[in-house]
Amino acid sequence: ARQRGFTVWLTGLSGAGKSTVAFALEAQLAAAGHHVTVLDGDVLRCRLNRDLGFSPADRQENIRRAAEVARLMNDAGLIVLCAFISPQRADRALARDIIGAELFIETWISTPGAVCEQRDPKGLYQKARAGLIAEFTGVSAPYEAPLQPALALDTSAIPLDQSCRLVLAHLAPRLKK
Ligand code: GGZ
Repeated sequence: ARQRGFTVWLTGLSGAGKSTVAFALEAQLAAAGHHVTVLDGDVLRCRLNRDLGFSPADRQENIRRAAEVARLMNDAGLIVLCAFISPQRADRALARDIIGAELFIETWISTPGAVCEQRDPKGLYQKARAGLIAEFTGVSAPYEAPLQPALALDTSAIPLDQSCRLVLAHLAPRLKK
C-alpha cells in the first residue's frame, strides 16, 4: 500500500532556522525514497497567500490555508514539512485540527530571539527596530511558544545535521515500510 502522509509543523521566530531545517529534511527524506514536500511561509506568501499581511487575522488565514493544503497533500500520500512562524497557539491548534492530531507533529525551532536577531539574515529585525516593519514577530508582535511540542530544536545549540537526525529519529516509526 502507498505510504500514508503526515505533517511536520515547524514553528519559531523569523531567523530561527525553520526553512533551513525543512529543506535539509526534505533532501534527506527524498534521498531515502520518501515522497515529501515543503510548505514555507515566505514562499506561499509570494503566490497562494499573496493577499495576506501580518495582522493576527491574516496570519490565521495564512495558517488555515497552509494546513488545508498540507491535509490534501497528506491525503495524497505526501510527507509535508511546514515552515511557518505560526506565532499564535490558537492557529497551531487550528492547523492540528485541520490536518488531524495523529498526523500533526509540532516541532518548535526554539532558537532564542536574541540569536535570531543577531543572525538577521534579511535585515528584517533591524528594519522592525527602526519602525519600518509593523507587527514584526518578536519585536512588535507576540510569539507564543508551544507548551507541549513533540520536538524542540535550538539551532544555535546544535548543528543542522543533528537537528535533522533528531527529527528523523522521531519519525522513524512512521517511516517504516
Ligand atoms: C513576521 C515577517 C513580517 C512580520 C515579513 N512578522 O524570516 P523570513 O521573513 O524570511 O520569513 C518571515 C515570513 C513570515 O511568514 P509566515 O507565513 O511564516 O508568518 S506567519 O506564520 O506568522 O503567518 C519573515 C517575513 O515573512 N516577514 N514581515 N511583520 N515575519
